[in-house]
Amino acid sequence: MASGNGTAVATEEFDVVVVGAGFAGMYLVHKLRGLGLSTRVLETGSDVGGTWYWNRYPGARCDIHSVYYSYSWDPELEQWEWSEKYAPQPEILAYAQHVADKHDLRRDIDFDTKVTSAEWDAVAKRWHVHTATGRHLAAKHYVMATGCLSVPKEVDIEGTDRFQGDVYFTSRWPHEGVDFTGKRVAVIGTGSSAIQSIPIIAKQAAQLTVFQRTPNFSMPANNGPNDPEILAQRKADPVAFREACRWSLGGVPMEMPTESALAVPEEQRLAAYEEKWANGGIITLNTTFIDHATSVEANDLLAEFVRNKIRSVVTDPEVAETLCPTNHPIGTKRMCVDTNYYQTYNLPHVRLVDLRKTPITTITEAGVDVTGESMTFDAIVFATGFDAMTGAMVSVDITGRGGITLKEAWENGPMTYLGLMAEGFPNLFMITGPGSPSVLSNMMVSIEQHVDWVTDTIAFLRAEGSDEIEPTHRAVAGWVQHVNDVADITLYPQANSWYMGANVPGKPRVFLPYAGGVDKYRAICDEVAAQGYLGFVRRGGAGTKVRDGVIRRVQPDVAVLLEMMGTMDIPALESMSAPDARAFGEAMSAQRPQGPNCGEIVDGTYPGADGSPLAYRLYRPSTPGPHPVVVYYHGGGWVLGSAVSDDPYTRDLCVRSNAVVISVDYRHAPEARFPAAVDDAYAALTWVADNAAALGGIPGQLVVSGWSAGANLAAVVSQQSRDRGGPAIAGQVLLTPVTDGAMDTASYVENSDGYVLTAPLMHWFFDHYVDPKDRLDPRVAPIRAEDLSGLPPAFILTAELDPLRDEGAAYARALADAGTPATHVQARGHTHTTITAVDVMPSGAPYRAKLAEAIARFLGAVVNA
Ligand code: FAD
Ligand code: N01
Repeated sequence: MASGNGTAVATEEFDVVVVGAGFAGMYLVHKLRGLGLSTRVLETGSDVGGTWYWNRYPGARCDIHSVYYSYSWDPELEQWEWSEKYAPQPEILAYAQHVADKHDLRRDIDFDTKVTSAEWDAVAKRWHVHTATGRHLAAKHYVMATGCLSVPKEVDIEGTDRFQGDVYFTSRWPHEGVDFTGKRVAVIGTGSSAIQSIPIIAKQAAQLTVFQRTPNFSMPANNGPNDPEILAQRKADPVAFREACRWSLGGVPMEMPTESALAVPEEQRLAAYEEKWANGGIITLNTTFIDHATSVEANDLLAEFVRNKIRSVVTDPEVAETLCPTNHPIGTKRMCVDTNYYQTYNLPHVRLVDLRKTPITTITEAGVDVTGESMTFDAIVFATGFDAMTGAMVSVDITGRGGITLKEAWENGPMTYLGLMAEGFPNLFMITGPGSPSVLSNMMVSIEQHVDWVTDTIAFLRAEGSDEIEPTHRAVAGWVQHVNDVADITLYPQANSWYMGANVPGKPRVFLPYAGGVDKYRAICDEVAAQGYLGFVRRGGAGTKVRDGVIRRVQPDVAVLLEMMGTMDIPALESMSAPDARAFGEAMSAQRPQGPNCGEIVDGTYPGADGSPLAYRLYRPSTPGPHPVVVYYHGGGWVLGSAVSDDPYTRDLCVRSNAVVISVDYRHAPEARFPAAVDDAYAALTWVADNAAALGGIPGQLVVSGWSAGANLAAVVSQQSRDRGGPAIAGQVLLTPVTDGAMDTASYVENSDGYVLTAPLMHWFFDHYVDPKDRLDPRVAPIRAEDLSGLPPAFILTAELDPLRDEGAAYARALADAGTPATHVQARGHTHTTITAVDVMPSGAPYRAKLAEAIARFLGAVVNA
């Protein structure tokens, strides 16, 4: 009999089918039972444990303290006494088996059962699941708990099947163990598995040769008895102990750094590294300072510290240098934790072969050939890694709605919503899927969070009578974008790592896990559910419910800033008097990083429109002059601000554009209302043009620029210079400009109160600056000018989350319609105030580069990267 999709009717029916009986699958059994659902778990291996069932190589152990790397869902399991900080594989497996026994989990698990295919039946609204043993099961919900590191990478070395000796894979180690006594052994690979096993294999083998293609950073485990302080914390309050893990960055509680590695004296920095080194533990070393993951310079300080550790241990300097990683920032590949790894290379019977110098040409019947040498071995150990994150998912032939396969859908990289579900695959859940923190975290915490979310969702769907749930296209695209945005402000994409899919030939190069942190991710998942499953469509008896949307539009670093500001109880500027608001702005400015150094900074005055002196600050590039000139007008709603308020940004602009930047002051409202600022802005322009040579500029090579109200002035003086016959302006570069006084665009409504520059604050600025009757005067609202032709070419940058977004975009369109060349770029996920936050907002850097490029383009000058 055929189902709606032509699929034969299943012989076994369940509410839920789960694939995989590692820690994820095991917890699922417990939770789904609790919901009263019939569940069948299918597992290729012959027992529970997953990773810890398969990876039995000598030295295998966890790299997160076992007291953290353990379940939190059964309080009685807190009685389990881990023998040491990092428990060995047999103990972790025994723990898994103990949990299976205690909760009688095995009765819902079928072992020695590999799932080969699954297809969605859109009519019956069920998944049909097929196994290598010919079984056919059907279920409403299908959960892939197949692990991130469960499918070994296929060996891609020629001649591998010719070898006549013994072949072992660390990821599929024989259950009975291996005795290498008296043997000549080759180990291929120097990832975590190799680094853990090499010292132990070296103890047995007569000869050990390690084939290294890429050296890795490894730090000593300093394994030993559990930390009594941590044990005491667990004992005192086990609930708080686990809760702290859940709301931490990586699933392990720790103090977060506040200082930059570049900001502390060398002695203090090295002392901090030494302390972390002595404690062991990869997460804590990487978070000694705030910027190891984001700044190449900061990262290299830590990398060099570790390289020096390697040099101090390995006695042969050439071997030591070969072991020193130099081709990737530290932490961008999974760091390793070892016991006597580097010391092993001091043993006389251990040899390191550098495959970068002498690559493997082939594996032979007798051993391994590298360029210029044949080597003979009794055994080869492949420690060559996994097809990580996506391998197990796509190795099952999964067909979703409309006949699309998961493999096809992920051809250019995995597309998921929250790493939990994929569009076109209703009711298919993944545990620790790509796009979730997964391998960047204590996986036990991430597994539990996913299982809780999935089972809560299934319970919710049943309660409301929905048969189906599936993420929307927009939600998936938005999440993938967010995952990439987070990765892009880190150094992760710079490494050829398995995080990037780079270890498997032909695999798309995308960053697979979510680097935003376990805590932030948990909050996002909670928020999705609390917002009525934002980003999902639910279908069923109760009708179709669509909650389309994107859960995180804000750039990740912008989100951090907003979050921080949210906790600071900052008073609204519009609740203050103008002098108080100015004082507040100055106090905030004093706390920022200063921005890059340019060649020279000179303060001076120029004659304002009424003849009284007004301040300017001039930034000169370090390159030989004279330079073209940018007349820059600061932001601040015509009420606040000065050259100082925009100082880091104008420094950055000077360095990037290689132009003299003159940040000119103008009179402020309410003391000097419209048109005082406009008149001063024009006076500044003419004064700079007249004095360009004396200021170190090239006469006639001049661009106007500004931010916000300053960009408004730049736009206005561009019109005035056309109408008054000069000075000549080569271009106008406007950052989030005010171009209209109507304050009625969609972006005003959308971003009315979210992001620092609010609609009420804009009203406050306008009220101080200009009478309502004058707000559509083109000197306030340049978009209202009768003629927009013949103006200097414009580059306009707007921010997505800014009330001024739409009027900036509209001005660019209006200029272009009138024949004035105009380019518009919108900064995705940015607010009115974040693009100028130099050294604080890495995601703003590409936009600052675009602004500088525009200046340089208008001036025909050279741009600094
Ligand atoms: P797994 O344990 O991988 O279980 C998945 C199961 O699914 C496997 O048993 C597999 O056989 C089964 N399966 C897959 N496909 C199919 C199929 N088609 N049909 C049937 N069954 C299938 N993480 C940490 O947080 N800390 C650590 O210290 C740590 N150490 C690690 C050490 C090693 C050597 C490795 C390889 C990984 C380590 N990890 C560590 C990551 C580890 O994978 C996770 O912590 C966790 O064990 C994963 O559990 P899981 O249930 O999600 O997946
Ligand atoms: O795998 P890997 P792993 N010729 O991919 C080399 C977790 N884990 O099993 O880098 C020559 O890291 C490859 O070289 P290169 C942990 O998350 C944790 O060791 O591609 N060499 C690399 O050196 C870890 O990250 C622990 O140039 C080849 C090695 O093989 C993840 O599992 C312990 C090659 C593979 O390293 C995977 O670790 C173990 C070729 N053709 C695992 N192909 C703990 O400590 C590959 N290599 C908790």
